Amino acid sequence: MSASVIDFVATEARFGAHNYEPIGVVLSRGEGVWVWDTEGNRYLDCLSAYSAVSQGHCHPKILAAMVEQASRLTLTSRAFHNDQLALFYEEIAALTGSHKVLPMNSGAEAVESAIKSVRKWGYEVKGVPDGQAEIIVCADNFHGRTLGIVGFSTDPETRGHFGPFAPGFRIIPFGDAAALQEAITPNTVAFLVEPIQGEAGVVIPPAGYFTKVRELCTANNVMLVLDEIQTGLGRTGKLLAEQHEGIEADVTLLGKALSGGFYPVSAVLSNNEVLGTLRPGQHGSTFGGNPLACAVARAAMRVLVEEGMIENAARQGERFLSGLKDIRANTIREVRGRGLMLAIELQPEAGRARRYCEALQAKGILAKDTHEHTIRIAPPLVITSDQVDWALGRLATTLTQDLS
Ligand code: IF1
Repeated sequence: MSASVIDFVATEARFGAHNYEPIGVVLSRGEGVWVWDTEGNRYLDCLSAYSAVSQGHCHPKILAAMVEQASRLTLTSRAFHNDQLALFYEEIAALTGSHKVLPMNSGAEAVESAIKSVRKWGYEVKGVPDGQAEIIVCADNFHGRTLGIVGFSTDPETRGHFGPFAPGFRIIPFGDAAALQEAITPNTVAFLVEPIQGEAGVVIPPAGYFTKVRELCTANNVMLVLDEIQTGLGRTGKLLAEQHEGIEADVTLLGKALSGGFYPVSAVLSNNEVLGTLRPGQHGSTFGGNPLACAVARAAMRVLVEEGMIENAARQGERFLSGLKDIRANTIREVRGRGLMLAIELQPEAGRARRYCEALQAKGILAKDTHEHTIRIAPPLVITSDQVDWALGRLATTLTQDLS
């Protein structure tokens, strides 16, 4: 390691809260699927900033939109109108078929905003007695880091010593429609769930699960809130992961790739009923819906569609998954994925996934471990067949090593 690398890492460690344990690479440039470190080494990015840079690093058209808007008008607050917000609404509604949009910044804020909105809907439309609203969530969920959200996490690391937490949430197993049926009461206002659980290790529910979930929610007047912050905008090979089961959520949450990684932009999308309950003064955000965010998001959505990234994610995802399945290595327990949201689960005796991620780094691939034994693979959606094959070759060599 050069002196400058040691300096960046040591300085971060010295001044920063130690809430992360990054892999020892200091990145300074990105373009498409590639990133470069401060020493000029090139890596294939197989994390894509947790799926936020789906459009590829520094996409030139999003960059141009950002620079143009930043030089004209960045922030007005919602006390005034701006000439980007209406266009953002129109375009995201056309893309997703939603009727109402609530713009926020981070993913967690979108989740919090959805929780507030479905509770309000529960009291004012469904007729739940005040203060009694219940929201059903799944075990091993990941919806963000705010207090409201970590209060219904089942991961001790995520929630430990951050309480006391707010009541009003019930936890059921993921992928179990019968458990949902049993948990619903007259006071249930919503079921909040990820189409594919990301942090849990890319857990794909059984086929037919969401069809049954949709039926149960409709039958019981419960809002189905899909957190598509990670799965949305092409990541799984469809615009929204809900399309794999041909269902429609009542409330859809988007974030991450909504800006192509340039800027925090998130949104709550819903039918008229849920977001329709919010009145002036009841919810908001200084930065939510600002012209810079809107201009960036508009460009990010446009290139996703115009450049065929969703179809490419489906095609390259299949190629990647079948290539992973062909790797014969004792270290592998299972490979799974949908589109370009992939995971390699290692045998427990193969050693920590982190060791394999470090070995991959040495071969020019950046990937991230999750939960001890799982390597997550989520490259930008612009990856080509040659690049997939290149990555598969390196993965095969790395996974046939014993790093336990
Ligand atoms: C971190 C994981 C990914 C999310 C879903 C909401 C949010 C996220 C489904 C909140 C965020 C992140 C945050 C990141 C790690 C990460 C993650 F490992 F935890 F699961 F992507 F794979 N809903 N996911 O996945 O969005 O407020 O962060 O914008 O470092 O905490 P946010």
